[in-house]
Amino acid sequence: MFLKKNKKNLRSLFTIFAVLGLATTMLWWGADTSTINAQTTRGTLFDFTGNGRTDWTTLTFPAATGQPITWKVAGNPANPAPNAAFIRIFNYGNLGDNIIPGDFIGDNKNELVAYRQGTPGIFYVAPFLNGPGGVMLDRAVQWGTSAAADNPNVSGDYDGDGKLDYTVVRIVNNNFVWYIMSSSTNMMRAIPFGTRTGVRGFIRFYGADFTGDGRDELVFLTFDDAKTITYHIGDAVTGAGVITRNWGNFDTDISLSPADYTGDGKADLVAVRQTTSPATWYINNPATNAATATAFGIGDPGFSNNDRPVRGDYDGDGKHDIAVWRPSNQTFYVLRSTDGGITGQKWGDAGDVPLGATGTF
Ligand SMILES: [Ca+2]
Ligand SMILES: [Ca+2]
Ligand SMILES: [Ca+2]
Ligand SMILES: [Ca+2]
Repeated sequence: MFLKKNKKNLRSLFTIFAVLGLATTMLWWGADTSTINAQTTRGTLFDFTGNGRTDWTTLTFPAATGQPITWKVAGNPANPAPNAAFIRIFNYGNLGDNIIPGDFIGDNKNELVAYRQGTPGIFYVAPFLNGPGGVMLDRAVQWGTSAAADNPNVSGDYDGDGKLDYTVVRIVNNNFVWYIMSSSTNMMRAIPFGTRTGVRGFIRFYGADFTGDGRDELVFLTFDDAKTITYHIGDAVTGAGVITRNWGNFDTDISLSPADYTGDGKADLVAVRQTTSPATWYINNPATNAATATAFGIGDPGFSNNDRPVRGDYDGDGKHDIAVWRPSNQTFYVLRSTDGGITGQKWGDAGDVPLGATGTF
C-alpha cells in the first residue's frame, strides 16, 4: 500500500507542506492570482498516461471501511493485440477515503489521489504507475479537517496555472466557505460562496471553467421542494456570483460535474434523464443558453438498472463525450464527439464502479 515507500512523502510532509496544517485555522494569506497566465494547458480528465484521452478505469470497493480500494486502468486506446493492452491493477486508498484523481502536479497526467478524513485531512498524491511495481507516494498534503466535515470533492484549477488546487469546502453558519490552496503560490484563501439556507438539498462539484479564461469557477447545485435543480457558479477569487441557471430535476436526472461538451472552452451543464430508455442527455451551454437532447445509454427511473453516465474525453479532441459504463456487461460505450460514432470497450468486473460516474469522483 501507499504508506510504504514514501520517502518523498516524509520530505514533503515536513519541509514543504507542514506549514499547510495552518489551513485548519483558516488564515487568509491573500493570494494574488491575477497575474497568472490563463493559457496554460491542463491534463485531460482521468488521463493517466498523458496521451490526451481519458483512460478506461473502474474501481472495486471492499466490503469494510479501512480495506483497500482496487483500481483497474486500461490505457485508451487499448492495444488491440492480444494481451498487449496497457493495464494496471493496483490498490490505492481505503474504503472511506475520497477518491479524487487529477493533475495536481502539472505534468498533463492525472495522479492517483485519495483524501483521508482526519484532523487534519490529508490528500495522498502518487504518480500513476508507469511500470510494474507498487505505487510510490509523492506527497501528503494536509488540508481541511473532518472535525468540520470538510468536503474535498471540489478541487479545481482556480488560479489557472494548469495544476489542480487542493480545495475543501466547509459549511459555516449554513454558508459554504471554499478553502483553496493555490498551486502556483502555495497561498491559501477562504472564499465564501453559496448557502444551504432555504434549499431542500445540495451537491458541490469540482471546479469548471465557465468563462473561458483558464481559471475554474466554483460550482454547486441546489434543489427545491419541486426538485428543480439550480446551478450556482461563482468566481473563485472574489466569491461573486457568475451564473445562476436552472437545469434538470433531482428526481429524474443524474447530474454530472460540469465540463465542456460543446468545445467552446466553457463548461456545460448536464442532466441525464432516466424516465425513458434510452436515457436522454440534456446539455446546456450556459454561455448561450442553447441546449441539446441526445438519447444514449440505458435509462431506469429507479436508478438501479441504468447505465452509469461517466465523464471524460475518450477520443481526445478536447470535448467531453457522452459516455456510459454498462454494469451488466462491464463495457464502456462512448458517443464520440469527433464523428458521432460509438466506441465500445469492455473493461472492469461485475460490481465495479467506473471512475467519473458520480459528482464525487
Ligand atoms: Ca492551479
Ligand atoms: Ca473561468
Ligand atoms: Ca461548452
Ligand atoms: Ca471527445
